Amino acid sequence: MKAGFVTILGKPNVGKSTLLNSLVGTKVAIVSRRQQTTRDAIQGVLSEPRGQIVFVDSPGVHVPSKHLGKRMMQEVDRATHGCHATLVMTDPTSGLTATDEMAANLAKRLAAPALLLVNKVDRIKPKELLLPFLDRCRNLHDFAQFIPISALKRTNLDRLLHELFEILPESPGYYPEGFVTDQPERFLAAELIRERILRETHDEIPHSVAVQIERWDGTGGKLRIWAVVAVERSGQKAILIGKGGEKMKQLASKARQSLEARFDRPVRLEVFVQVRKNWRNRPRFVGELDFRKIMGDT
Ligand SMILES: Nc1nc2c(ncn2[C@@H]2O[C@H](COP(=O)(O)OP(=O)(O)OP(=O)(O)O)[C@@H](O)[C@H]2O)c(=O)[nH]1
Ligand SMILES: [Mg+2]
Repeated sequence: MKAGFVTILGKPNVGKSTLLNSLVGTKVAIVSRRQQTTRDAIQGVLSEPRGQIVFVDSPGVHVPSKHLGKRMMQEVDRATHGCHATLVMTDPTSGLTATDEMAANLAKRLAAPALLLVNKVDRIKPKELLLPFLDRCRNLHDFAQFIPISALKRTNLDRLLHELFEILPESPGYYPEGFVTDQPERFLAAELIRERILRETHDEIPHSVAVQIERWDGTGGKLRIWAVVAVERSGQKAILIGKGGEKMKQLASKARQSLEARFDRPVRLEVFVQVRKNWRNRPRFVGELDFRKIMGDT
């Protein structure tokens, strides 16, 4: 049996979390059209007859300006610790940029082999258009493999898994079978609520939103969750709540549906919106969002 850790790296929005979900076959990471959706290193575990791969999703590689961004880049670093291989993802629909180079440079620093993935190939027609892009990717690093994929349509993921199992060492699995992610349920719930907000808001709001679970009661037939949504300005709070509370009612109802689907039981969700001025630059608040600090979550 083979087993090991594989880190997914790349600039924001290339499809890292989509790939993680497709590989693991369960939704473990939230996905949105926005840049910098993922803020933490998140594990998703694939267990199958050939062995076990612990995929580690990471925040998009970027040059941070606020404390939150700096912490996200520390999470990228954390995601690479002890990995047996890295996947550097690129996106031909957005071209090759300096942040792709940053991601490749992170992989270069590591002893583990790196594979280059060209994602979103479902959007490139005809396929020959990929060739000049691939050529430019070759200049980034001496990658072990170049694999065109579609994380969304699951194209060529078999080949990716085949190559990974070739690289990984003989080893027993790291986690028991059935274990899919290292995140506590409370954190996953907060993320699913944040995903809903990212999908339904525009402009600056997505970046300014943080979600924390204040109370969690799984003792009855219904799972009861009290969530606090922090935004940075009172104008943002007004937008989230909407006229007569309509917008928040809609958001909470859709978030509740995602939670019910993920936790497979009825959910009662209460959401409170709070203004935490400039929270992205407040280390203490940003530190409180760390899911490794969320204990006793069941
Ligand atoms: N067409 C197409 N879209 C994709 C594919 N993979 C991801 N996307 C879309 O790209 C957007 C970003 O996907 P994410 O998985 O959130 O990207 P990410 O790299 O995790 O982004 P950050 O967490 O912000 O760094 C979403 O709208 C996805 O649906 C793909 O293979 N094909
Ligand atoms: Mg992501």
